[in-house]
Amino acid sequence: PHPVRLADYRPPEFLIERVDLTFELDEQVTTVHALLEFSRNPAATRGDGSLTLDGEQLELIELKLAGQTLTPAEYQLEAEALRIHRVPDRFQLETQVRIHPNRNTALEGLYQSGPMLCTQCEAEGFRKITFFLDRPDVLSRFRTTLIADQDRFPVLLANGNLVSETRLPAGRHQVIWDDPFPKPCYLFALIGGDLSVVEDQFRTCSGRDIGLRIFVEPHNLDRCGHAMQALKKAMRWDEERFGREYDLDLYMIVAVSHFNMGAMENKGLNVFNDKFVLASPDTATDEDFQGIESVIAHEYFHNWTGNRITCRDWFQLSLKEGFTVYRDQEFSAEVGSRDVQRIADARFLRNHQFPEDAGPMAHPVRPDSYIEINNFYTPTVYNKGAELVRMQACLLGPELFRRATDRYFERHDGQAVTTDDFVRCIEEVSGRDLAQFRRWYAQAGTPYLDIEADHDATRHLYRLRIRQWTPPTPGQPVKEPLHLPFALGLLDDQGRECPVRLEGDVQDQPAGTRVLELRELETEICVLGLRTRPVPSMLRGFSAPVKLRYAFTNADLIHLMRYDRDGFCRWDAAQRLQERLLLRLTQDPTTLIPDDVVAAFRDALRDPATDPALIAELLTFPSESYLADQLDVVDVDGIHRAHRQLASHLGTHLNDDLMAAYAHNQDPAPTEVTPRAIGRRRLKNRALALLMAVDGAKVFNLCQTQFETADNMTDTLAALRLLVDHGGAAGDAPLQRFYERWSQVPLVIDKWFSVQASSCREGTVERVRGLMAHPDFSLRNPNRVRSLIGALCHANSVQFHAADGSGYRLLSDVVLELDPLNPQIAARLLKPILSWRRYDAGRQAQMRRELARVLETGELSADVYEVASKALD
Ligand code: HT7
Ligand code: ZN
Repeated sequence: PHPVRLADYRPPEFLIERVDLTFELDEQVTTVHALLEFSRNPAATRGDGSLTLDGEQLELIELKLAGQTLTPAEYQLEAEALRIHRVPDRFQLETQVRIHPNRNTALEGLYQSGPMLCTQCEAEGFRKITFFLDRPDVLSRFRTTLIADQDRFPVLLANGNLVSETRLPAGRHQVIWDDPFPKPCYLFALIGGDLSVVEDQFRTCSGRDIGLRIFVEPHNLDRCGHAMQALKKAMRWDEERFGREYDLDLYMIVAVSHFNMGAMENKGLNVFNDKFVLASPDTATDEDFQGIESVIAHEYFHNWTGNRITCRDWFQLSLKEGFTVYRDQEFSAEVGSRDVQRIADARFLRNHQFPEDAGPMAHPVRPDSYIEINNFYTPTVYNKGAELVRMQACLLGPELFRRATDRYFERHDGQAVTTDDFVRCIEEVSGRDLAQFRRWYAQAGTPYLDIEADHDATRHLYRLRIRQWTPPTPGQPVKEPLHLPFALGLLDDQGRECPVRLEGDVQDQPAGTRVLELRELETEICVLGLRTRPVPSMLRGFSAPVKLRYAFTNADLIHLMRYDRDGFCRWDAAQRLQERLLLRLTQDPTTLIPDDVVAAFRDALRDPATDPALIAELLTFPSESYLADQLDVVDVDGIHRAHRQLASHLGTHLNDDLMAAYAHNQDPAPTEVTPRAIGRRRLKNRALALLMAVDGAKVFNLCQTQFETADNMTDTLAALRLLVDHGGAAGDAPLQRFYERWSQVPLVIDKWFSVQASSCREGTVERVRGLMAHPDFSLRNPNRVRSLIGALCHANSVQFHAADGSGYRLLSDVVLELDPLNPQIAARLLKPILSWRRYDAGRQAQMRRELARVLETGELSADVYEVASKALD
């Protein structure tokens, strides 16, 4: 397969003003009739007079140009294109094709999900529905006619407004939808099924009433309440925070059980993985509830950042995804806790994006080439992209940033634009030159900030020397310095904030955070008026997505953990203390765990002023995979042992406080999902986990009782995980009970698979192999694949990297079996093996062997080929 390059972008030679589609829907054979109005694009250079349309796996039945059937000599049909040799400047093209939804296991285009028919067109799925210019810079008005059997498909949905519903002979019916907003074809959607609906209304800021509808299979009707509330919250928030009002009269969401990603923002008709819609306290964890709120908001926010203003080409994907993630993060921060949200953002970046940026698939936020675009829906494009938006918001401050986004929405409404267009609006409104900042979009890799400090007690001067440095990444051996906001606070020995007063300041500085800007390879910051050496609180709020290195003493970190007002820095200090200890324990299990560190965690547990959710974060160790990333040669077993050792040490030495936290946070309202209740459950279950790390019948009984008596899934699952991890054979009975209780609820059975696959119990790989033969397992359902294979390979370092290579073999077996069915999911599964270079020689050889075995297969998809070949490059 050949790479596509940003440098080769050319505007489309033709535009398609109107699209009139008629579907005769059937699971086995659907016919698609398309009437397309083409006109030459005045902004493009003239080609050779021909027209090339994208089309894959389409059976062509009819082809007419200006009402005349074309003869085979007038066109050429290829595997992925239809070329018409000569076309005029304006013309109508009519095509009819046949497609087969029930054979579509890739879940791209029109496919069957259980009893439903549904579509997924982003990024390039529309070409599997009909011949088209399948690129985001061709915006058309769509009218969609759906014809189907009334009994099997009583509900027929498409984008926009309902035009008519008509009964047809032979038990069929026809429904027509019209979308008044021009859109790229990746936002097209249709649904057919026997669905039930939950309805509500939203009155917009200008007084328009919008109908809100969530469609689900009838047995799921009672689990849509949380999603509906989240939608209404998101709609109000977007009006208030970004001045964005909804535009159609109807907003529809459909939950489907087979979906490659989380959800899809199709205009007026979002299609969701049911995991991000359905919830009740007995079946969904707090994490699920929070996921639903943020994904519902994310897709809703796309209506402006993605739909009204879309991407010129797929290299600009972060224009919509980075900005929309920033928006959903801000929403979650404002409806929940800003500190806890920011910690979650930072943890996600460190666990997922930093490793990507340091591996063979590293790419800039705006990539400059790809083989398969589906491989670029990545933490870099989404989450690092959101950080770039956040840094710009930080540099401008809230008022100017709002003016800049207003300008962006006003200027580019109805257009397909670039990340550069976005930055230009920021520049114009602020009067700043962001030429250097733009490098963040083009340069891959995570920058390091290496920091040194000294204090001159006689001159009351405190100096920070900051050196920035970005390691080379594939194809980018040399890196340029970046422009970034560096939010700095200084704490005195009592934990009070000092003013950050710099040479040349004309005004007195208040005590607190000061945002400085770094541009050079080396920067010296000289703070005046400090009699005693302060403790620096750096990168407050995680002001830039960088790795900060500074020789903090344990005492510095304990001080920050105890006194910092910035929640991120408090958490970061706790992480650094734990990381330091865990890495030492990895090397030497006899390392002493200092009492003052244990005391700092005790103080955190006892602190009545701190949000329980933040205390839980302070007590949650850096993940095993994050620790692995800090080592030159990963010691899989050493890291796991260190994790257990530290947990057991805290469990022993903080026993009374953990017991007290557990008892105190036994929730009085176990089915409430407010941020407060969620935070308390989080702390309670973290306390239980630390206590369970110490062998003892008392706590084991406590855990068993929690499992048996809990009436919410958060507590049930937390207890089940611990029983399975620590209980040996004693974990089997609870697993069996859990299965029997929930065997009819697929999203809960996903959890049953995932608890077993992510367990650190010996023999997990073999058990996962066994579970692949379980009647409830299917490679055709991405949620199932993620919950079993994904959980083992992505969330269970110690078992996946088992020294005998069995985890790697299982992964390559699954990838090879899955690739012909669903290449997107197969390619995503390969990610944990990308870092093979960082392991010992034995594991390296095993991982390489499995990658080579995958690559040797003749008929590999572009998706898997790209990932596997770059891994071995
Ligand atoms: N914009 C959506 C992306 C998406 C997607 C991409 C490739 C293949 C399948 C997909 N399903 C959804 C999701 C989002 O970011 O909101
Ligand atoms: Zn998105």
